[in-house]
Amino acid sequence: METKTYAGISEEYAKLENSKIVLIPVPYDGTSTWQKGADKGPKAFLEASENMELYDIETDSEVYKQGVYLTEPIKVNATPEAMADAVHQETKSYIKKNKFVTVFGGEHSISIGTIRAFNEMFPSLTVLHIDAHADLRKSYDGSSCNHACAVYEASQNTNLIQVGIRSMDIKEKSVMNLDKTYFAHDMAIDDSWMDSAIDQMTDNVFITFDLDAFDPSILPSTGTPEPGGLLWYETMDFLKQVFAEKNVVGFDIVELCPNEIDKSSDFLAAKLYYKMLSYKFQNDETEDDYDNAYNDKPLTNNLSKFKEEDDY
Ligand SMILES: [Mn+2]
Repeated sequence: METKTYAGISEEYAKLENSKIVLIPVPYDGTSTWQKGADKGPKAFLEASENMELYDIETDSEVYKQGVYLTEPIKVNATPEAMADAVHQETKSYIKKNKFVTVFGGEHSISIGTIRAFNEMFPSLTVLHIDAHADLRKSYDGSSCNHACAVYEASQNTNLIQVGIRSMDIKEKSVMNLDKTYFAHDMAIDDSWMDSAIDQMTDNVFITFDLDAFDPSILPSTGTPEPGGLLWYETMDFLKQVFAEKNVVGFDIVELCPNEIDKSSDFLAAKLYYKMLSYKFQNDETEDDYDNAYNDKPLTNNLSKFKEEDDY
C-alpha cells in the first residue's frame, strides 16, 4: 500500500505508541456474489482520506491528534474462514494493547472476525449492524463465513440490533429478532427508530457499518446497491447520539467497491470514518491515555449470555 500514514498525518501522530486509535485495512473480496472490487476499498478510502480536511467543524476538534496508527493490510488470499480467523486475531491483539480498534474492508464477511474479537473482550456486547441487507444466513455458498452470513454469529451470541434493512431472504425471518430490527421503509416515515434502537442497546456497543446502508444516490460505489437507503444527516444524527450515550468500543466499515469515474463514494467513506472518530473522542484531551476497559478475564459462558430475557 502506498499510503504510509493515515490521511497523510505526521509521524508524531501515526506511531503506535502515540496512538489511541488503530486502523486495520482488510482488502478482501473472496465471497462477494455480484460486483467484485471490495478488495480495492481500503486503498480508495485511504487516498480519499489524504485529501480530506482534518478539522471537524461540528465537534470543533482535530481527532487525528489522538493518534491513528495504520497497520499493514491483512492480506489472506484464502478461504473466508481463514480470513475471519486472521482478522479476529489481529483485532484482538490491538484491543489488548488498549487501543480503539477500527477496521476498513473489504467485504462484509471480515466482520465475523472483528465481532468475534470484540465479543470476547467486552462483556454484554451490543452489535449495531447498519446495512441494507439482513446478512443472517447460517451458511451460503458452502461457507458460514460468506458475506451473506456476516452477522449470523452475532445474532446468536450478542445483542444484535439491525438498522436500515431493506433486502433479505424469507428464510432469514426465522433468525431475525423483529423487535430489534429497523426496516428502511419504516424508518423513512417515522424517526422514532433512533431512540428506540438506542434504548435497546447495552452500554458496550460495536458498530458494523456496511456502506450499502446508504442510499445509492449518495453512495453508488458498493457491491449490491439497494434503493431507499439512509441519507447523510440522519445517519450523522443517529451516530452522534449513539456515541454520546453509549460506550462505543470499536467499529468497522465495509463494502466500498470503488470505480475509476466517481470518487464521491470514496470521500463519503473517508468522511464517515473521520466523523465516527470525531464523535468518539470529541471530549478527550489529546494528552490522556485511552482506556478501552476491555475485560481481561476470559468471558465464560459468552455464547449463552443473551439467551435469557435481559432488561436493559
Ligand atoms: Mn449489505
